[in-house]
Amino acid sequence: MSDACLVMVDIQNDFMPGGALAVPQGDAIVAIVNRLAARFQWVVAAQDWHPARHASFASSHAGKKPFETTRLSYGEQVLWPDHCVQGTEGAAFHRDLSLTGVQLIVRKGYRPDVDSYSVFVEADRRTSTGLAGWLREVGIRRLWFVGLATDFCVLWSALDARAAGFEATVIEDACRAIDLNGSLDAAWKEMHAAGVKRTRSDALQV
Ligand code: VGL
Ligand code: ZN
Repeated sequence: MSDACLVMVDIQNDFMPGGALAVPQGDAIVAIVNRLAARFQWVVAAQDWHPARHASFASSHAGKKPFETTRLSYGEQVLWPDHCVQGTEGAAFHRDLSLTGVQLIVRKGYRPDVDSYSVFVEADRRTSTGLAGWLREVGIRRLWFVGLATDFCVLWSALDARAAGFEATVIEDACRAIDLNGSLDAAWKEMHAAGVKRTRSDALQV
């Protein structure tokens, strides 16, 4: 098997136009991701998977509105509309996303008090999802990231991939951003500084 893996991040209904936490043009990536997936032997999919009343939901905090912040035990947390609640249609993958070639689905954000943008390490920055170990066990060393949102779950996942010693590349036209207070620009700068590479699907060399 190859040592290259495509990581699909949170390509779920609630992040699509009309969804609970809609990412502008989130649906425009689906066809691109499907074409990319066909070129990789290894494909992993991340799935945001929150219990109802999750600590990252504004509705769980009296007087708070979505996109405000609060302090949780592990630090500052952006508060979101209720989204990707376990077992709901909003938490399901986009219906046109091809999951045929996916070997592993990693669910995250399922602990009531801890969020997880990253598919590697939860927001307490201590609890591992186990993904790095799995990737090493099967011999994967190089990761390509696609999905939603560029400036949250893709960002944190790509940074943690580097921290865990993997090569990491973000395929920019196969991602879309939330872009909260300049977060997209900041995300690209942080990823660049961490050695995350940036490419486009038409320039992809695996
Ligand atoms: C995400 C905010 C909250 C993401 C998930 O997938 O980028 N953003 N939960
Ligand atoms: Zn979430």
